Amino acid sequence: MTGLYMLDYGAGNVRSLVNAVEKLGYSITFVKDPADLKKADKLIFPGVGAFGHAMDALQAKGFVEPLKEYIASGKPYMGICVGMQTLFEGSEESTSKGLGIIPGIVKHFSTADKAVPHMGWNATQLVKEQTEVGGQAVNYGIDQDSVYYFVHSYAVPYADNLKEWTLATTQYGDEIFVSAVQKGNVCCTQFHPEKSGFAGIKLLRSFLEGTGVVDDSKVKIFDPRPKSKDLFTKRIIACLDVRANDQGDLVVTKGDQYDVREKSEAGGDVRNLGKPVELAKRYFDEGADEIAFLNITSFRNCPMADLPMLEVLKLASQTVFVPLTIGGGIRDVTDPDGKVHSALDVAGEYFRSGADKVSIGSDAVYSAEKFYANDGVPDGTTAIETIAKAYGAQAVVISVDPKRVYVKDPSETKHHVVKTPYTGPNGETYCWYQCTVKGGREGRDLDVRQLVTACQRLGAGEILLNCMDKDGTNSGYDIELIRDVKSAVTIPVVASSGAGNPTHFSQVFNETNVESALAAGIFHRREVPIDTVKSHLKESGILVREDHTEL
Ligand code: 1PR
Repeated sequence: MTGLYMLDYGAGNVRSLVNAVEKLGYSITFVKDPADLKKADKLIFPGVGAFGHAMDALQAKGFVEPLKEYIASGKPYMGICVGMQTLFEGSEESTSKGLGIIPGIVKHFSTADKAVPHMGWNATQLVKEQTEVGGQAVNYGIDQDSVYYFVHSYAVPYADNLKEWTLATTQYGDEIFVSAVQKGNVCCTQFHPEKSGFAGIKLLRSFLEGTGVVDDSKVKIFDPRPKSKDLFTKRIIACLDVRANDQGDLVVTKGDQYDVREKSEAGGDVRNLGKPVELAKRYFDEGADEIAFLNITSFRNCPMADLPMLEVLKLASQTVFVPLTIGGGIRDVTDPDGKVHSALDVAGEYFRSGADKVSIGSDAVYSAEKFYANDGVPDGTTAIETIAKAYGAQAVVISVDPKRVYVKDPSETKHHVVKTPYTGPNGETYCWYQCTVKGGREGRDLDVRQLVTACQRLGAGEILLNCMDKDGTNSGYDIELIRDVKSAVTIPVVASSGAGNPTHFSQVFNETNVESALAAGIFHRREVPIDTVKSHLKESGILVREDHTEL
């Protein structure tokens, strides 16, 4: 097939989609100007970021009318995420009008019973007969036994007037929304097939190999109104702390409470646990739901031209089809010639190289301090705000590196304290969690609760919650810390630091309502494979993703 085009307006990670299409043996051309739409035989619009940003970009580039004409012409169209939402009349996210091809308004999820964004793997319920009409599988290969990767705060609630457009629904909390659309030449997904492992690649293959057009008069729609179940799974994340070793090679390392050097009197070498791209591929094959790369020496100035993790991402995203997060050094950087690049520019480079999310550590602490100094009013200038505005809240993760400060009595500090089972050196039973910067090298006068509430207010979409006291200890997650943070925010939280065996994962999911759990050391050292963790969780009645798709 020639004529496969992609509509991209530069708002996020489209590299993964290109990689997925190329893996299937096709090549794809970027639409550069509206005239290209006339040349397209098939079109994919992987909308990323915010609805208003997408619609405004389409308007500014003169794409709105040509896009409507393309869809009206009957040629195959696949919209992904915001690429699906823009087909509706509008969105609560913005005052910009949608394309108005499908009736209805995209609505914000309620945060009453769940974390928002809806970030992770969820099931779909097909409401159209699974058959092939005119050389195209009506379900585009969507599989009811698989789960797909969603990341969005807005969705289209299912309603009866959408029956003919709806291909699948999904339940999140008690809300049922349209997770896939199919009518004639239009096929869209709210989830990201390019990030949904082999189950997602299979869907793309169905679109690429099929005619991309279905004769709707031959399709049976299930009646009555679909009833779904919330089958949202808990995510298991593999984390790769990356830095150059003393020989200058980029290696995955792992610290004990952030000390990554082998113990020796002369000061040992940086622990080398493997190569980042190879390890990421191994974890994808073993079933990781997401992979995080942290550049842990980012406190040193890294000129824009010399960001070592860009190449790692470019290579990893060729073989890893689950979300990739990159952290370390997401802040304003200065080149040797004095040129300053904004944190937004730095993040943009990472998104274009295959990252789905950026994780901000030290800079988030400074931003929170600035927020409180400004009487709790966001001033629009922080990295969190600028990146979330351009790429969406879901693309901004806050990596928190707290350490315990013990007190005998809560009255000893102005900070928010928790009662902890890990008593202090003098038998203290209370502690507050002090935020640190520069990889734990410097403590600040800010507690973790202040940090996470400020970051949520500034527009962050997720918290990656480390714990310096637990890191590398294999003694289990810090349950009190996780509960405390979870109760302070409505955005998803990743539990991190301390996993030593599969029971620690079931414990964190049973004893807190955290959405995902991350581990590093036990995976790198092959002490516990990811699939062993997942089998244990499944046996414990906790929903996890399994990808049985054969390509
Ligand atoms: O401050 O925005 O430049 O980001 C720096 C990033 O690097 C932060 O996300 C910070 O957490 C990370 N980092 C800096 N120094 C270290 C270090 O270890 N010396 N890594 C470091 C922190 C924590 C987790 C770890 C889990 C699980 N690593 O990522 O993988 O604790 O470990 P475990 O399962 O083995 O217990 P900025």
